[in-house]
Amino acid sequence: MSSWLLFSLTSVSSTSATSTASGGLPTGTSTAFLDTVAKAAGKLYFGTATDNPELTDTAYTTILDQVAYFGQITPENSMKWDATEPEQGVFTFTEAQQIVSLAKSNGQIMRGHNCVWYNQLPSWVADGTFTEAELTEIIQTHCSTLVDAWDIINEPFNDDGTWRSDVFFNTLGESFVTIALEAAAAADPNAKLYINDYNIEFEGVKATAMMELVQSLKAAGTPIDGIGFESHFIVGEVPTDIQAIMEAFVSLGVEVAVTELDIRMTLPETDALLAQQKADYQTVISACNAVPGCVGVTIWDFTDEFSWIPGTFAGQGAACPWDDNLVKKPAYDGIIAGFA
Ligand code: 9MR
Repeated sequence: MSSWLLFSLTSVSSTSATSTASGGLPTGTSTAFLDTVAKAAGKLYFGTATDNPELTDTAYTTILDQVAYFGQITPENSMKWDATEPEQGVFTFTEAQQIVSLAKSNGQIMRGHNCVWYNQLPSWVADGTFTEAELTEIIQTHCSTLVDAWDIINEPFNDDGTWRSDVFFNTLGESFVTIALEAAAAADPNAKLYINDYNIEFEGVKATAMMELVQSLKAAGTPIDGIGFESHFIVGEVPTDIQAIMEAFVSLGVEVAVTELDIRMTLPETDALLAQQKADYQTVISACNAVPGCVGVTIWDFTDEFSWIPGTFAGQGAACPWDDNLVKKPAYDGIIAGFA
């Protein structure tokens, strides 16, 4: 698999909403397409996460498959370690391949996710006791097989900027980052290698820790191409300095991307919350739009129907630009406006 599955665009057709939002809530009205406006603004892509179980829903895939909406896809779960190497040395790519094939047939860029993360590890890794040499080889094998994973390192820091305690850091110290990046680069010199995290989208100890990591990797000549801003935000609480932080990372010699954008609210939805959410989406997109080194934006699935938010944050949801009936919300218009 190559890291950048980029194919020529085929003709696209427009879909219009056939149903209306529940409860008389306002809907999005823009007829512009997300990836089309992102590319017109000079970005490489506008994309979305997707997950295998959703792919049987044809109303959903009718939207997902349109490259004018989504020029890029991230597999939400099926390239994680538990899915791809459930037993040591036993690689299973069935589900990952389904997403790769979908992206290929649609002509969408594939953004892989992820290689080394403390979460969704099979127990043989998470609960293993390894020497440094053993775990180094395990990471090298895993990351060189998953060559198209862009998010090579996922969420290495705690919110206070210290290193997260997991099997990787506890066994290898921070060298696990270099081991994984070098293994991925050796396997695919053309791959864009990212470190991805949340709560680095605003000034603070975690963003500072990530900047220091970038500087030390650069100084050591370790391959590092980009930093992913996950961007799981809350309506009314989008960081005001996100553009400045993007610029600060870019000035260190890396690109940035918004990798998992969604903006959740406490339910129920109201006109006022949806209006604020529209403004918040526009704020994030405008920041990326203003920074040439911000190469693209990925939303963490496009519809509230399949969003991870309600399952994790009780009483919250409605975080995506399409509602759970696949009707565009005002947030959609906020994204379009942000690229203007
Ligand atoms: O959206 C993903 C959800 O389906 C999984 O159950 C969850 C398990 O940890 O991971 C979610 O995706 C996460 C992503 O891989 C990394 N950044 C945070 C995302 C939301 O938790």
